Amino acid sequence: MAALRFILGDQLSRDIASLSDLEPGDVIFMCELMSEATYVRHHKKKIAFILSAMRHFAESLEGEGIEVDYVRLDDPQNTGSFTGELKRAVVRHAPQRIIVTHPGEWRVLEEMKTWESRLGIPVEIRPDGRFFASLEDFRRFAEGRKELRMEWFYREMRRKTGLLMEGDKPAGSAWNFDRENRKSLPADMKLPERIGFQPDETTRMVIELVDGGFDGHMGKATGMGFPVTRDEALMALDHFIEACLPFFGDYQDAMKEGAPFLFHSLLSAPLNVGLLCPREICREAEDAWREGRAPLNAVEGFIRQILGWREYVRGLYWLKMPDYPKSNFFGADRDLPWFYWSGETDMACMAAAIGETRENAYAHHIQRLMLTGNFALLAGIDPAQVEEWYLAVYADAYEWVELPNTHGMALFADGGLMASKPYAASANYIQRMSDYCTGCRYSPKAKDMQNLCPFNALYWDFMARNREKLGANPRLGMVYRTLDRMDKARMNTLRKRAREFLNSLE
Ligand code: FAD
Ligand code: DLZ
Ligand code: SF4
Repeated sequence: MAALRFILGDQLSRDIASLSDLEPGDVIFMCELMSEATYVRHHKKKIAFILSAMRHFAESLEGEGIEVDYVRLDDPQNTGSFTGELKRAVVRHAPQRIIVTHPGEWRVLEEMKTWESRLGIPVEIRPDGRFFASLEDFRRFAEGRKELRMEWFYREMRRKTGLLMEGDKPAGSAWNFDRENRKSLPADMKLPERIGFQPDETTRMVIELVDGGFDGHMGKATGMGFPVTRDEALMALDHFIEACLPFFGDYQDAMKEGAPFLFHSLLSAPLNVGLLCPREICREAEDAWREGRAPLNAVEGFIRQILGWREYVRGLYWLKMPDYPKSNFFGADRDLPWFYWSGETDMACMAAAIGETRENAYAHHIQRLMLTGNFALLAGIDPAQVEEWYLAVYADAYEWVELPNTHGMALFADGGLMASKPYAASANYIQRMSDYCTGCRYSPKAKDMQNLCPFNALYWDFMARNREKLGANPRLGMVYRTLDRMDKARMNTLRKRAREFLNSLE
């Protein structure tokens, strides 16, 4: 047999590099692995989504007449690891070479690099061509810069791809329409219906398998409605472009009780496993603007997430690994509170974000950044524990995208490599951007400390205790001027309340 082509669970694309020169006689290899499902306690809907998408991808390749060697999770011979399963496949097929695509996680790349010597056959690791920027492109961008900022990278990417460009100028004469994209949601705003995909026989079997095991993992597999085939993913994309994209910009930062999805695309899970390609998503969004179906502030805001942030965090991850997660700028060391797993807290905003995460293996960006992320930042929670949580609970989470977002953007644990200031916010922000506070046992304006929103006490305590590290940051000048004007006794009471609250979590 000529080549064994190994496809990982997040490489489910017909255009993946390892399939580009497929020849008759080659075998495609895929395996479901206990190690991958449990190295963090992934949400059950995430495991079910990935296994179902893997099985459907294998079926579609077989439909083309391609030979696929597919090992299932419940196969009694399954050794449970990439290397173990590859070894067995080599014995079965005696290939002349193995071809794989660069993985999304450092630990897997390290494992892959051992295969050639352990298996005694050539192993070719091909660059993952699903991104706009290669790892080399990003290294070039980063070279010689004192500071890395997404905005500069994004402009380069706009020029390189021609997306939303008019000649050498940005469409609408501005690179960024963020100022228009911070509206709070009117109470009577009608939200679009979302499409969930009904499970077929393959998905039903996977759901049963996952719900029958994985004790201690968050949530339930039952109800998993992510698209699991290319056709379903394309339907989800079309639905987003028609029903949600026109409002995406205006309400990008909004949050609402009982509305987990708002106008977000819900495309990250199918995109990250390869069922969609970032180029087609951005082109479809741009077409919607050019054809007058969506306004520029919405389309630019959306494209920036994919062409800008998504590419930027991937570049940063591979540039800085393996040292990136080792920094801990604030020396944060508190344990992750149990309510991050149970959702049991009387803070209405946190209960909503975590409850919806438990239910859907999804929370939108502002919930991840300004609720669960912001709380962990203010409370000084150990970055490693927070990172493990984000990697486990979201269906779209792989270390290349989760780690920079958590370690850098949400926790500022890298000391400012990823963001120019911490995304720290008090209850004022949450009250302005959501309706959570109306139904909460706490109040942002309460006079007595027991009823005052914990975010307020935690916010001022965070700013005061990190003054040495943050005081010189020009973007926080106003915060520290306000802090200096605050009554000292009030400040002491707030800090005492923050300590009491944090102790009560232990
Ligand atoms: P939309 O709001 O519709 O955005 C469109 C697309 O843009 C997304 O599908 C996604 O592909 C991309 N995108 C948007 N923001 C980012 C970003 N900051 N980084 C990378 N891509 C982005 N995203 C993941 O895909 N996987 C993760 O593990 C992940 N972990 C995160 C952890 C934290 C602490 C934070 C603050 C953000 C994280 N994000 C992660 C980014 C973002 O929250 C999700 O991509 C988004 O919520 C997915 O929902 P959506 O598809 O509806 O996104
Ligand atoms: C996340 C995941 C899970 C839960 N299961 C599998 C699996 O059974 N087989 C597989 O090939 N991949 C799985 N994955 C995705 C891998 O964890 C992912 O490919 C690596 O983390 C590299 O990004
Ligand atoms: Fe969240 Fe505080 Fe508002 Fe309650 S009062 S919902 S804890 S911000």
